[in-house]
Amino acid sequence: MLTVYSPDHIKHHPKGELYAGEFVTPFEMPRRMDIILGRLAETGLDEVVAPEDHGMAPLRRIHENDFLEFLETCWDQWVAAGYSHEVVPSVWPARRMQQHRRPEDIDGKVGYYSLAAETAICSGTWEAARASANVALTARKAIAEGCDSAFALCRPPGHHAAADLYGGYCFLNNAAIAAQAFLDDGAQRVAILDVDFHHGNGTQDIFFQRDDVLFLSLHGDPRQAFPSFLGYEDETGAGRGEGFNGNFPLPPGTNYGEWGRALEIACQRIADYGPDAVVISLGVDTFKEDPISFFKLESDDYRRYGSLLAGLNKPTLFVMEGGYAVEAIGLNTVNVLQGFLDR
Ligand code: SP5
Ligand code: ZN
Repeated sequence: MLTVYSPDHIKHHPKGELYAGEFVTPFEMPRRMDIILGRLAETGLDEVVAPEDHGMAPLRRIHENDFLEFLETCWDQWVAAGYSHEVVPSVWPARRMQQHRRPEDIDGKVGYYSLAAETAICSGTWEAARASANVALTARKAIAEGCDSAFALCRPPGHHAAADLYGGYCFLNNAAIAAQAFLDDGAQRVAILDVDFHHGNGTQDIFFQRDDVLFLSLHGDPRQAFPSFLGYEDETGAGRGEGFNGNFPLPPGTNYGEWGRALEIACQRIADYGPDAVVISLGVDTFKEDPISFFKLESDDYRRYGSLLAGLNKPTLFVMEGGYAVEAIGLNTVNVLQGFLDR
């Protein structure tokens, strides 16, 4: 399986993440990529190529122009305001405030475009986010050109980012951008299966009213887990998208027995939908040792579900999302790919 990877992710290296009331070393750290690349090499899955630049057009298919301009210029505006630390939001349009007013000062803008405060922006964040989207688009193109599957080793991740929102370590929604590129390239239907521990709120929001993308997500119940305000079972889509969104919120302690049953239901829904391509939002923060999550998957389980995904028998694009048990992230991620290839 071809892997696409860009070292430019290193340009996004915030020093701090707001966690439990203090700034800690971010869980979403550059070293995650080193460990995954190391495991790919160890297992002979070492065909790794750099992304091509696909320009801004495929990003504009998913994200608002004003949001993209904000991400591109945010750091400079922050510095121009006289600030020298990383960009962290401090105010939001909360209930009964004017949600659609767009502030002009950078503090207001950061609040307008963010969904959480843990994700700091630094000088290279925009370049890293663009490279990450190019990784997804390049892997997507390899599939369009005939590969059965490809692995987009994206960093920063993407599934929490909506058309006009960043947060949850995400800036550009790599999986959504790739899914849209499949459609723009002639696909009729695309399914996105999000197996990251967290609900893919951004991807859901982007496609909620559409029937050309089926979005299914298995995740920690939002009653108990980030992103806290989306990912409930009753979110089934709207308008012509009704019935094309599916959430599987699962409780603390969920192991592979329970998680795998939800996955089988999701896979059956994908088979019934009959997509031309499948995009897997691949987060391995479902691991039992993940520091910020509460599922109990073991390393061998990743191989098992990789082969289940192969059973769909569709062109499959894997897009890297989360996973913060850093020393095990290579083993767990590559186990999914190996299980898929072994079948
Ligand atoms: C891509 C991805 O996996 N993003 C995850 C973002 C999670 N950010 C906030 C996490 C807050 C964690 N609170 C955990 C409490 C554990 N005791
Ligand atoms: Zn996650």
